[in-house]
Amino acid sequence: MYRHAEGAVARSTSPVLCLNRMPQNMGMDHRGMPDTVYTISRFILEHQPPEARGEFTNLLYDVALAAKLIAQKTTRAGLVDILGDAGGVNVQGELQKKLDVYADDIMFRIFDHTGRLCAMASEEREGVIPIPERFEKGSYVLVYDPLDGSSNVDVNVSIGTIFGIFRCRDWQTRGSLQDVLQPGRSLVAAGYVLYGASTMLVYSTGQGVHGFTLNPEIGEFLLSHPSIRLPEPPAYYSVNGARYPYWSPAVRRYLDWLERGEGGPSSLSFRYIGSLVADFHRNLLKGGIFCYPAERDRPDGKLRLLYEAAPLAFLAEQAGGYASDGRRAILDLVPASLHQRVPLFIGNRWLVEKAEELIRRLD
Ligand code: AHM
Ligand code: MG
Repeated sequence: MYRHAEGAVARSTSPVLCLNRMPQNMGMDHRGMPDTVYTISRFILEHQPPEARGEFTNLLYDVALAAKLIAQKTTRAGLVDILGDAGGVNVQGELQKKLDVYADDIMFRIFDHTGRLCAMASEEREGVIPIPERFEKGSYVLVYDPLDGSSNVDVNVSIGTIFGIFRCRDWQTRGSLQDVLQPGRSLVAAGYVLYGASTMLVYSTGQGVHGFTLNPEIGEFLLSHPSIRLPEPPAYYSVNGARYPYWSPAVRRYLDWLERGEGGPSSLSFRYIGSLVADFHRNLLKGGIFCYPAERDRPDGKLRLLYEAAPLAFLAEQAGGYASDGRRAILDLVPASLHQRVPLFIGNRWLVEKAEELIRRLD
């Protein structure tokens, strides 16, 4: 079925250099591109474990469907007057919905009745989302940030959806905190959808990270980035530098090191979009680190452990990288509450470990 190059660190994610990690039955054409059209459905089907009963496989199809529906709206955002405050009335007299409310609704409506979930949790909603009594209850838990970086919608900058899937823990009730407050190590799958120049779905089920690009003409996600590994040397560091005055001495020292420090990665360029999925995606393909550190008045930083940090940490580790809150692996943190925030350093392992070292020594 599929070969994994253990420990291999590619310098590039170009399909040419990913040859040894491509599906075995996929060849290359003269440009080094896959010579077979590999749809996401075919890929998911061919890579499901032999004992799979279809429940999990179908969950991934549902994610792809949700991605297409949300992408359809995001690409038309400026056209259909969908922007504005939730609850406002647009010129057609229809209720306006902000795109993030729309995306949240899509996610809920795609997943509530499938019989594959026992609970959901969304960055947009306060509590655990139970599966309605009238629908069958399944064995998985879905956590998601329906539209991350949504403040960028108004200015037509890339945004994304982030998701994570756990196994159900509480078989008695329909959606308890116990189901949802699981550490990233318990994720069985995670991924994101990037609504950019193209729409991409990137996910992992613990067997490497694979990226698919939506072909809008046929409405299919096609395998475009098999077995992504964080390249060496890394190319970028990403952080909101305007927050410098609020960082601890160690974090300041770390950012100085990234920028120009002795023994530091002198080749790094600075890039910051302010849209986590887009910043993470670029660094995943080109190598680098994204930081959202703790601040003087925000000791837990800004990003959410459950919906943002843990799923991306799962991908980072699967791609040969690492994610930390500055002291511990993000994947080891057990959330104490649904919307818990956490400082985040994520990217090439040695860059993240340098942040941990300085924080341990200086803070
Ligand atoms: P959101 O969940 O309200 O969209 O906020 C999360 C976003 C991330 O996408 C991004 O990394 C971060 O906020 C940017 O924050 P800042 O504007 O402080 O740099
Ligand atoms: Mg978010």
